[in-house]
Amino acid sequence: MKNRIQNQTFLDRIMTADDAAAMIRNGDIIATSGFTGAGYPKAVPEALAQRIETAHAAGDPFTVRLLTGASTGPQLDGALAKANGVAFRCPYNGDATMRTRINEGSTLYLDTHLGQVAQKARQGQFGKPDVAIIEAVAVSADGTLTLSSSVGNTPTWAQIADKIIIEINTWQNPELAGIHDIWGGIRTPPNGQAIPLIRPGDRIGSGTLSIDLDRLAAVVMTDEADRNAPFAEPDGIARQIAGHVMEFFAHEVKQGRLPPSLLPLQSGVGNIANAVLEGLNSSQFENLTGFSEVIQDGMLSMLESGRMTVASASSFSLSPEAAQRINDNATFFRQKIVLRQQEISNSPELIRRLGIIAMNGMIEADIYGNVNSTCIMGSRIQNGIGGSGDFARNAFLSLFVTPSTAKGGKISAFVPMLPHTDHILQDVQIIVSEQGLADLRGLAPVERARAIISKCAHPDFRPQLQDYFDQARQHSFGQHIPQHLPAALAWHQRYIETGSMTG
Ligand code: 0RQ
Repeated sequence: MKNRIQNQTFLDRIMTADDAAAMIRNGDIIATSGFTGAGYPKAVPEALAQRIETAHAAGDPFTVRLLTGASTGPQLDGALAKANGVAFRCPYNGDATMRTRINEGSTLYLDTHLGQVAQKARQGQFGKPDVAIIEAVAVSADGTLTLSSSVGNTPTWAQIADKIIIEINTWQNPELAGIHDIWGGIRTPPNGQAIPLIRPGDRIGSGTLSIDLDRLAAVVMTDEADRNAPFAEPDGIARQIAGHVMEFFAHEVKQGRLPPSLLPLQSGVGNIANAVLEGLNSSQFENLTGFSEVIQDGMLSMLESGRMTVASASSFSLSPEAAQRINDNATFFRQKIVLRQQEISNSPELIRRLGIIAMNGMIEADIYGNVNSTCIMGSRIQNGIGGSGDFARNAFLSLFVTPSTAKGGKISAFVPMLPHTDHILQDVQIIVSEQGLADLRGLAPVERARAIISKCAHPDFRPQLQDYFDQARQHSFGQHIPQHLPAALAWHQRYIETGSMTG
């Protein structure tokens, strides 16, 4: 224990997870580390879930309001959702049990841009956190923390929470020390400062986090891996999408619009986004860089092969096998990877200035290229907007990738009108499905519609979409973005009623 915790105040506060969880009360706001299933606390949330279940069994009310970096894991979101112990949650969630709680209406969910959460929290928009629960891998003699496999919103939670509980996870390799970069220059407007980051790999802050020892309430030892789901092996559709993206990049380089090493890459969550990265790893492009919020298996492989020289993010989102690779080779990866607070990894200013190529998954797009990333049939949350808005709006190139159909061909990913919009057409430059790539740059809405229908839609749905577009042009109130309102959402209603969008 002593080689992980070198500070006496920390040693004095060591206790069991049950004792730490006993400090949390009904109605508390708890703010945790963790981002895309990495670096989240495990033992205290599980112990808290147990307390909540016991309270509910006795007929007593017990819920908390939960703030995180992004998605966590089954020991946190999963356990608390199973106990029905979360009244409110923000931001991005990927846990299936929590998703069910949100969609049944037991948990209120505020889905907001990941890059903005910390600033909103400092403003007090979510209330003042009672307890921060933070996973770290080690504490030095002066009491500074080496964080775990994500940075997320941790610096802000440590700054504003009344009490701080630290989990020291001995599963994580302490050689991660040096991978983190926590910038201390964030100030409240009007005193904001320019972020002094010029290249994706620049280190501009501190490798460790200092916390106020007077607020340190508990230290709990754990020894557990982050529990991430493995990625699916890229299938034919994912490979076709990756192929279209590679061809597009090659064309842009040939035209002189992109340098041969492209521009810093952001890649979203999901199997397709990961497949595009795998495609890049066997492409002709070299000396690539990453400036993203998550590092997934595909980016890790590129760092290992040398195709990517450096990657900046806030967190990992890895298969268990890839997480083990990081743990086994922490000294290699800490030279190639910088983990930052999400306010920096997702900073609109940096994304614009560095000229990021953003590639994100989506649920569906309308024929004009507005994108829905979050809400199935307009009302049921899938995950959340995550950082896709931070990146898509500010990117040099903003790509969205998707199979052209979902649910075994019963749903078209391209529809007349969206029942929910996350990314407006101004933020969507290129859409790619296995059918092809629609380059929408410089096109007016009706030109975008022609490109999306002919290039991206599945042939089974293309005539239906063309019919809608023709009808819309005939009946529309205006011709800028033609719509036939009585028919616009009929596809979604048909799916809800019959289980298929086909007419
Ligand atoms: O549901 O598992 O019940 O079958 O949506 O779909 O095909 O597995 O896609 O893993 O690539 O995720 C948009 C969710 C895509 C993701 C989304 C159903 C489908 C399946 C998942 P089932 P797939 P992917 C950086 C950027 C927002 C956050 C983001 C996402 C499930 O990319 O969360 O970009 N993006 N962050 O069946 C009905 C459709 C559907 C559909 C798919 N049109 N209609 N259901 N599905 N399309 C990272 C972070 O921000 C942290």
